[in-house]
Amino acid sequence: MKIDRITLREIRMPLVHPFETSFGRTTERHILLVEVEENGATGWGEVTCGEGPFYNEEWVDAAWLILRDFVAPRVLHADIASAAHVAARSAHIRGHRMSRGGLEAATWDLEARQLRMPLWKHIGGSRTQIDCGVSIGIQDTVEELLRLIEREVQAGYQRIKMKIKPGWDVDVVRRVRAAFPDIRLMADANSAYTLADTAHLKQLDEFNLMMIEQPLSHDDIIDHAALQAQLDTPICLDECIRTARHAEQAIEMKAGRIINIKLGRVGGFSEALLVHNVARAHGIPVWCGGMLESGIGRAHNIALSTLANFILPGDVSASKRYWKQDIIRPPVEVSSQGTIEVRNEPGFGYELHHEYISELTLREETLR
Ligand code: OSB
Ligand code: MG
Repeated sequence: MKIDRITLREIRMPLVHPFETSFGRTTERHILLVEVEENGATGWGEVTCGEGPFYNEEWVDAAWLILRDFVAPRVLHADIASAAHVAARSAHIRGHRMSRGGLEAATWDLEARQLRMPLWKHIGGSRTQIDCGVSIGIQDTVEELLRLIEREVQAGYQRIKMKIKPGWDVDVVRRVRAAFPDIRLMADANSAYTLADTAHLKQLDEFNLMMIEQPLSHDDIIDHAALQAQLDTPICLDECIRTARHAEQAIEMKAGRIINIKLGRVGGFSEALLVHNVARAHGIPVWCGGMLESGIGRAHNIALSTLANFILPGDVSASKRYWKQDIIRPPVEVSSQGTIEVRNEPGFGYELHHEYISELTLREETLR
């Protein structure tokens, strides 16, 4: 493959509802889209970082510069054997995996389209439908949270994830569990606690949670191992797993029993496949996390979720939960059984709504 054009676009998309986590509230997304071209054929990817450096160190403005000044020059016009070799072209850059992963994912989409294959088959996926859960943010009141959970359970979603933080945790989970004794329920802390909170977090063992996600520091594995030894509830690692090597280390240290794989967080499909394989070899189930993606990132997540070890329902849900209108057509829809039917069109399987993307675009730059 020889990429002859890379176009960066920053789009602005208001969320249907604000989304609040322990690190902040998002009301509208700014999303960096990456389009790659070879001989007139194109592929699209999405940089999944936030608007500010709060989930991890990346954010949209930095992503733009990293891609423009450091990644694109290493990829444009280079003779690259295949999409599987794109990540290595920027492996000398430290961090910035979401930025690099946005471009990497675009090249997989391009390659799949050139082969006239669905992306999910091209990466070795096998599922034809994927199981969906939802992630529900911190609300102003417990009543509002209960109302939202009721709605998503009615819609068919297979598990509910609620965000927690100090002051919005044990008592809220207790009320959710009392109202919904049988649902598959989990909590995501986004690194809001420390080991000093062990006794507090231990109270969550009472509620039969499927897992508690990333309770401790975003870059920690060691303390998670100490915490897991004290908890009955499985820990699921999100932020701190950025490479397959991290996954191996975390598994070896027993820092968690489940891994959330996010395509961007690990730098694209090549590394996501490796993380998936490491987890599978150790009998650790994985699921696909979300970053409030537009349809493009969502479609990539669906493809990723077709791999064999994506055993648990992911945070990949319907377009309409996020957007009045998505930038792909048709929008991602979830059945009343809480599943997404995988599409068989080439590449990521959806059409781009080009006019709408243009309308949403704040800036655009083409690199040749
Ligand atoms: O930790 O999984 C997370 C959203 C933004 C940043 C981090 C996370 C999330 C979510 C939302 O939980 C998942 C989604 O619905 O896309
Ligand atoms: Mg998380």
